[in-house]
Amino acid sequence: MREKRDSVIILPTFNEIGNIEITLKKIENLNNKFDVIVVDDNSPDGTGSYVQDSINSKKFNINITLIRRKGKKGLGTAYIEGFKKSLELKYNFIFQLDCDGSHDPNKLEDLLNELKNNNTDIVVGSRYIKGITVINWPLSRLLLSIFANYYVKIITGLNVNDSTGGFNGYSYNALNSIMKNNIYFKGYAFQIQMKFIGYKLGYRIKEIPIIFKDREIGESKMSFKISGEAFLGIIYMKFISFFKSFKS
Ligand SMILES: Nc1nc2c(ncn2[C@@H]2O[C@H](COP(=O)(O)OP(=O)(O)OP(=O)(O)O)[C@@H](O)[C@H]2O)c(=O)[nH]1
Ligand SMILES: [Mg+2]
Repeated sequence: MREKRDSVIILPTFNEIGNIEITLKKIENLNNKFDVIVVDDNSPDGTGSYVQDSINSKKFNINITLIRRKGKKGLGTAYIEGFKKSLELKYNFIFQLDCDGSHDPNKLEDLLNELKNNNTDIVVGSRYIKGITVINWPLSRLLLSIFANYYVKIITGLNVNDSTGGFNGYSYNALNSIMKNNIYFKGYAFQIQMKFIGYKLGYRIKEIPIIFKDREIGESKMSFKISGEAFLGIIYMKFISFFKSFKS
């Protein structure tokens, strides 16, 4: 086993055989070294087996922990398992990254720097603070995302321009506290709820600009059901927050 790093990246995967190698290669080549936790939902395309083989053959100079689940259980629950594991293993800085080429691993160093040196507890990779930094999305998809983010801001009062994004980092303490609360959303709303709880607990949240590129390989798992969950769910989440105290 290589020396354990102080930072870890959670990579949820479902059918990412065309993207997993490129992503791990990019992570391996970063100046700052990151460990990786892959959470695979028994991908029919063999992504999980690929990762297991890579661990066995030491293909990458990365400490990889693989969590294999029996079937597709959703992004939110995959992250919860990955986060739990990262807390158990006592990483100081925990990041999340889509394994579909949309998030550039090279940007992780800026995110880490923000957590390490600027007293930030939660760092949010943002598509909407330096104009709109989204490449190759159809206009309808972009408008939906922009609308969703305005909607979340107005309903929740969370002062984040990109609350639905999945390229974020947490300090151990922030993540540990957030995870003591009931995180029940499965899709995009999961990303919002993590930030909302962090904000309610008084953690310092900082957004830094990222460039988001639509995936070129593989298929999106976004669905109408997933966006629907967010629409009414966010109102519910805000409503019950008036009556509940958050655990820290
Ligand atoms: N383990 C696991 N990973 C998932 C699941 N759903 C999506 N993922 C992974 O989560 C990441 C984001 O999924 P995407 O399909 O790109 O969904 P998205 O980024 O929300 O949607 P797009 O904007 O269309 O790309 C990818 O690495 C997926 O492989 C799931 O149910 N389980
Ligand atoms: Mg994606």
